[in-house]
Amino acid sequence: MERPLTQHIRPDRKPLNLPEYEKVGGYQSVRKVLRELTPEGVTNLVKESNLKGRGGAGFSTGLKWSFVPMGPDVPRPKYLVANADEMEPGTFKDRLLLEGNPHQLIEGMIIAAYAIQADISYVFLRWAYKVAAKEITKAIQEAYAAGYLGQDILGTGYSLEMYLHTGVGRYMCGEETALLNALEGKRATPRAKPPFPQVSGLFGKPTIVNNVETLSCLPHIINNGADWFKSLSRSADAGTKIYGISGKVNKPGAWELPMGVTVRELLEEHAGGMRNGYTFKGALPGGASTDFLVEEHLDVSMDYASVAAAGSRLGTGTMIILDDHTCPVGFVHNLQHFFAQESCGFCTPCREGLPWVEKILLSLDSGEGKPDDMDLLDFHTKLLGPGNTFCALAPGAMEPLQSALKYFREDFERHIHEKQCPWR
Ligand code: L3W
Repeated sequence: MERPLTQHIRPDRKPLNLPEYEKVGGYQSVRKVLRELTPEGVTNLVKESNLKGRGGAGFSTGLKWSFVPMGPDVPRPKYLVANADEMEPGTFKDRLLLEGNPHQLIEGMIIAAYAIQADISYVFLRWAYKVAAKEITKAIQEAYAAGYLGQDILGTGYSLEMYLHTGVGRYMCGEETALLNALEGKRATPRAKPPFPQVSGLFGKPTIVNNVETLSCLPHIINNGADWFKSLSRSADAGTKIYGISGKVNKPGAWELPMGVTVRELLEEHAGGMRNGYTFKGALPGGASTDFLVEEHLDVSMDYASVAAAGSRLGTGTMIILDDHTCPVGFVHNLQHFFAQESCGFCTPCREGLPWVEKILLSLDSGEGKPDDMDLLDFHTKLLGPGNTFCALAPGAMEPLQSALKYFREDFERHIHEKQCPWR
């Protein structure tokens, strides 16, 4: 299937209908997988391809599938869920895939479902994605009518049902176990892990949750092989990645590029550089729950290991740019407002700590900050850090704050000394 690299993903692109999709090779990988490969063969191929989860965590996809119990005695039904609950601030890559190529996702889901021998699959979609809901619904109907979904797919004996489930608009549902609770009709709070969903997931049955972009890579890996997928990358991490940029740049957008392009290339070549009169001050590389990169990191490769070595995380690979006209305190305050609002309230440090952080930042931003506030903010970055909360929401929220305190500390302190926001 033709899949151009360095493709600017346009939000206005009309999705391919089924005949158009088949004409460019669509669903060939499903034929190949169901007729020629064993489930274990598919899992091994995906493991070999070094595909890592594109939702933010970067866990090996094939390895994750290999934890699903197989064989005739395994409790059924088994489930496959596409995590399309994209609500990470600054992240809009999955929306483009859902709206622009829904059959690619469905094809990827059939491959993943076959590999783990799932019986039922769901697309768990963010409530606000109305266009995506329409396109996915139409594509699922087309796939059923063509015999790619349902009973005895293509006469191979394998059967898979697929449903669209729309969330109610909570960030928490992007966390896989909270998502599963929501699918069960319960409050979207995270579950303790282990047991991981691969063993005990939806309704207590083996379940795989994969991100939309991850699943959309699968037809191409099946059609072209593991080595081809690895060869697309410029780094140790395989494949391409949908990178994005928002902020005061000339051409904000999203692009499918080889894994490992540098921050500078993304900013200057693809986003057209900073707008006239604005200077780059920092970037959150992968959505709001990652640490700032600053000017010294412009030549860092946007792959999992390189961004981690620079003190941050690749996350979703969609960058938010901070410019010199924007107050870093106001910027971080805005993010903390989001995270405090989206805390599920289940664990005390997150439920109580995030609103406190938001309140301190509001008082700093309004010129009412006190010198002790800096210590309080530092303290909270540790109190709400990894290991102290039930899930990754609060530690993720602390990443932009702790790195802003490191790189833009003077800007925070000026709010206290000058008793006002220097940017107003
Ligand atoms: C078996 C083990 N499985 C991990 C599996 C686990 C899951 C996957 C990743 O959060 C991050 C978060 C956000 N045995 C396993 C295992 N697994 N260890 O691997 O798990 P984990 O815990 O590393 O991450 P997570 O809880 O899935 C994802 C960050 O992504 N993020 C947020 C993105 C938000 C969206 C959105 O808008 N929907 O994508 C951005 O950076 O902060 O750190 O499947 O079961 N020992």
